[in-house]
Amino acid sequence: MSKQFDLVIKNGVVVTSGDVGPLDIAIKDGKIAHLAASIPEDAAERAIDAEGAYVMPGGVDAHVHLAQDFTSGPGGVTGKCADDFMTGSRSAICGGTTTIIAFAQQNRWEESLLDVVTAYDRGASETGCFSDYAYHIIITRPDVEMLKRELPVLVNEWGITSCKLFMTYTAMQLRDNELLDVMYEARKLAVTTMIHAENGDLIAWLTGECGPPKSIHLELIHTAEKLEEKGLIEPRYHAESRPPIVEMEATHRAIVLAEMIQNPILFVHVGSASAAAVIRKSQTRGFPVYAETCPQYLHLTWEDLKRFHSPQCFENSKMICSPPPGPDDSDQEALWTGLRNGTFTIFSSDHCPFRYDDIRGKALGVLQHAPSMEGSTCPIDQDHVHDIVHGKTGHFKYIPNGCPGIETRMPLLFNYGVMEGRITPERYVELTSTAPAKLYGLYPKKGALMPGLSDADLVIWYPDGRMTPFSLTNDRLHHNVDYTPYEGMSFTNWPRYTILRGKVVWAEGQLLGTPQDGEYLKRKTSQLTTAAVRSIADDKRRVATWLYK
Ligand code: DUC
Ligand code: ZN
Ligand code: ZN
Repeated sequence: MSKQFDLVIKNGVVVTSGDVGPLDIAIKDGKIAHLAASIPEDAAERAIDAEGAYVMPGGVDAHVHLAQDFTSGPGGVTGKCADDFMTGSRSAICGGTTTIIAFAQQNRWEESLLDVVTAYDRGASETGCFSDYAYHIIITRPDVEMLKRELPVLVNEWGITSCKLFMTYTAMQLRDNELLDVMYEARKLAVTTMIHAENGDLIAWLTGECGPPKSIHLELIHTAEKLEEKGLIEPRYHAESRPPIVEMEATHRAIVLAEMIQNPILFVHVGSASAAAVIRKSQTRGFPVYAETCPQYLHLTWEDLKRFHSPQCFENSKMICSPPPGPDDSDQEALWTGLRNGTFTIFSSDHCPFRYDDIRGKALGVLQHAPSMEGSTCPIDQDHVHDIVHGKTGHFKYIPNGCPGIETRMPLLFNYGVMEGRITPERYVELTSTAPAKLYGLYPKKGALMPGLSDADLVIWYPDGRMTPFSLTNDRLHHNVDYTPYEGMSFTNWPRYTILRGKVVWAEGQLLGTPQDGEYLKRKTSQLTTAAVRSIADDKRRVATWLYK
């Protein structure tokens, strides 16, 4: 006779975003079925003894790039993500993440968002996915008629209820009027608008890409000395071309635009204390601004761009991401505070995987830079990329921006946040699982442990002192990237079990899942951003109050 439950997790300390307590959890047909002080072992086909360790909802990583060609270079130079849905999601579950939301990116030459999503979806179906998955849409060509036609289809048929907009990168940057066009259409459908906030014009100017001003007084104008003119182009100058004020200005501007038309927005990958302060101020005024930060901003600084061999070494390109982390660790402290005090709603990986030793990865920083390639006798192909790159400095502007981190996100915040007492276990669950599920319309199926309603997605940690501490090396990870920015960092805990809809997919260092396990998630609209915008909605000095009359 079949038993009442499929699986019971015994002797754990269950943590949700609101509660912590010693409870057993029973699972039936992939759902959380029952929580109680004690559930008999023989009520289930199988039992796992959590031995007093934390048991939490599986991680929801709402910011990952998989199978994406990223047109972030000048003139559309394109890096290729090293992970597809199969390898990226494999890495996710080995680090305690059971749901991912990946980007489907529109290129400027592509008219239809529906075609873009269809193509990404075909890719995901072909490789399969170890975790459950969903998509955000990146909009780079905001034709209003197309938005009016296609956004409703994305929302209603695909369950894609969030879009990302860029304020930088020549091939992706939207001007203010274009940002407004999308925000206006997004607001009508409650599509969550995610903003990459960096002032692209400032970056181009500091780099030296803008010509001199076309003025009759040209000869009187002192030509500013830009990074390129000074020859400051090695990887570490990527950060110098984007001082934190670049992010701060764009953050402020996006808030002004959003506030004027009363569209809630979310800032992705916030890296600086100054941008966080602008966000906090707006939240205090009562305007719904949400924010995300990521591990690289808690653990890296500009110093990491000089980490390898010498400050000039091209290998430092491994640490390039946008926005860059702060110049020193003072930004890190401010971001930890923001994680505690609610400035940040979610904590995501921004897994943006480019291999170092790859003609479509970081090596583009040399391969696209003509002076670095002068005199090179090697053919440009994958077999020779290492020889070509070796000893060159390249140019930062051609290096694809992004770092891998889908597998390390949950362990880093657990070890350096919960175990070091910076955040509570409940706040940990809120940031890594519950809030992203609510923000992106997946709650309570994901991010919760509600009997009958929530999928049985769980992460179970080791009991205190049980796991042998280790220093991280890239060969422990399951992504398809040839490095990790967190090489050498110490870990005293790591997910012991990951469970996806009742199936144990990762256990004590063994990958048990398959690429057939993951299911596509049609999302609802946000359960956070739909909260009414009340506090300043009638203030004619800030808001175009007539717009929606
Ligand atoms: N934006 C991201 O979201 N990830 C990496 C690079 C970027 O510009
Ligand atoms: Zn971005
Ligand atoms: Zn990203």
